[in-house]
Amino acid sequence: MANALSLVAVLLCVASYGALSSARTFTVGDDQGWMSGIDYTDWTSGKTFAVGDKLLFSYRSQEHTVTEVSKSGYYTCSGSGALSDDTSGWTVVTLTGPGTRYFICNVTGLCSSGMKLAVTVAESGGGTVPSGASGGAPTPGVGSAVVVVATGVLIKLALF
Ligand SMILES: [Cu+2]
Repeated sequence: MANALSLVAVLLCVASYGALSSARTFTVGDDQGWMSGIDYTDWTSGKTFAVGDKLLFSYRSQEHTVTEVSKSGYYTCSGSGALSDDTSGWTVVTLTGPGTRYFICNVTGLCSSGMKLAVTVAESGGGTVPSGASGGAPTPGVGSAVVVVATGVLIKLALF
């Protein structure tokens, strides 16, 4: 039984890994990174962000900030009451739930000149999968199939 259980554990890990690996990391601004002079609204258009995806802000440390703010902070370019703040040059933010997250550069004048980003994360589940999306949907199926196989192995081994 111990062998069967550890096999199941391994298979479940594989299944979990499969599910996790479907999360993506978006480099904000792509090759240009997090800097002034980029329209980040433009950058987000056409992209779909899902729970578990990550945002990577790459910039020169201390020259910019990645400051997470409220919706009003985003629209007024105010970093007061910021939810988080980083100047390290390499800021990774995990999109942990559905909703809109707001980020600004809190260096004077930069947010108001456009260095701001709003990212909307879709609700997980129905209605959020864009039409024709073939990337995200199959992965949970594969995971489930592995779990089914694992369960079958457990049952078989338990019988002998
Ligand atoms: Cu900046």
